Amino acid sequence: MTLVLTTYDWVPDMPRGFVRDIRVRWLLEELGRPYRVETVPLREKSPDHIAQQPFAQVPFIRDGDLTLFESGAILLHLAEGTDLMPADRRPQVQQWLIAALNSVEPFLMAWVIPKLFGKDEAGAARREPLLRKRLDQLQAALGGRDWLTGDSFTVADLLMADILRIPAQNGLLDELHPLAAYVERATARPAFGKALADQMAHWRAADERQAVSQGK
Ligand SMILES: N[C@@H](CCC(=O)N[C@@H](CS)C(=O)NCC(=O)O)C(=O)O
Repeated sequence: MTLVLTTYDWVPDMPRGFVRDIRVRWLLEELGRPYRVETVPLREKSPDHIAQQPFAQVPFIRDGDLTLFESGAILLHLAEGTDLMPADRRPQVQQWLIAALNSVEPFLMAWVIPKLFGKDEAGAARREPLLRKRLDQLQAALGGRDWLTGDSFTVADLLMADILRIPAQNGLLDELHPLAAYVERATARPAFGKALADQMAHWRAADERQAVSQGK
């Protein structure tokens, strides 16, 4: 049965390219697993949506009989038994994937919400030092290696690099050359390019549907 990935029916320009279904699309492309996309409305949260994602967010997936929410849990489930979760490094891959979600992304979101959604420069400036500290610490931990857990790219790198795209695009990695190179290395992978193109095409199709329904 084809895996189903659910995302929003439409979002404004700002999060396009960053809606978290991108990380699931990216992994599915890396794995060569076919999937189809379904949508839920961004604004009206239905009981059916909440039954599948209790926080009324996206993404969530249906993989056979299994419905899963939380992008990290989805990535762990899909990567299991593949080259992106090498058996001899499984605990380290899980550790870094959880570090991405729990020790990096919260500091990024604390900065992103005032900076990019709230246009609150003062609020963002207050949070920036803590985010910068995490980014410095992450670069030190990477320690000149190409990838977080060894010689090969894993699902932990996929998630960490996805999270680091926003700091990279907002100048926060300008002085952190090894970390910036890490993000570039990860996002240069064809699977990321395909995932990003597909997500952007999804929003364009939504715009076109909206224009037709409004008779433009
Ligand atoms: N921890 C969740 C976060 C999901 C999340 O923040 N989703 C965003 C889109 S990227 C969302 O649905 N935002 C709208 C909302 O919270 O109503 C995950 O990683 O899946």
